[in-house]
Amino acid sequence: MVSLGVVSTEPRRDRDCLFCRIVAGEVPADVVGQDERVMAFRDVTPQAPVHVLVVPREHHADVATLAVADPDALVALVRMGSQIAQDEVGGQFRLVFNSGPDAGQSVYHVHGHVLGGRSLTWPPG
Ligand code: DGP
Repeated sequence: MVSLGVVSTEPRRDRDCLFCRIVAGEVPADVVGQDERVMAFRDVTPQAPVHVLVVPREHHADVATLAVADPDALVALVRMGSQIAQDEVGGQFRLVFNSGPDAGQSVYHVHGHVLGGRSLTWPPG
């Protein structure tokens, strides 16, 4: 017997996830870009003159999970971040994915931090 499973047309969403709620418009955010796959909004605690979070509309916990589950969304995320950095700071930026608690991840809906507008030091803290 071959089982094809249940096909759902509902977008992946976690009702308790802050960024799912921002994507759904239930929590306000300063949105600076969006397309069918991703949304970009300003971080509430900016660490640079430009600090934008780019998230997939659908819920995936971290960047490794997204890369496997929906690589097109990961490409869309990078392209959106790059375009915002181009528009706002001439294209020089850092794109950071904190993945796991030791890396500083606090919201478990994958997000790329787009940082720019100042000289960024290395290594990060
Ligand atoms: P991370 O620590 O890598 O998981 O980053 C989470 C980021 O999310 C952190 O820089 C602060 C930001 N953040 C937390 N709550 C909110 C919120 O309600 N709105 C917005 N725009 N950003 C938030």
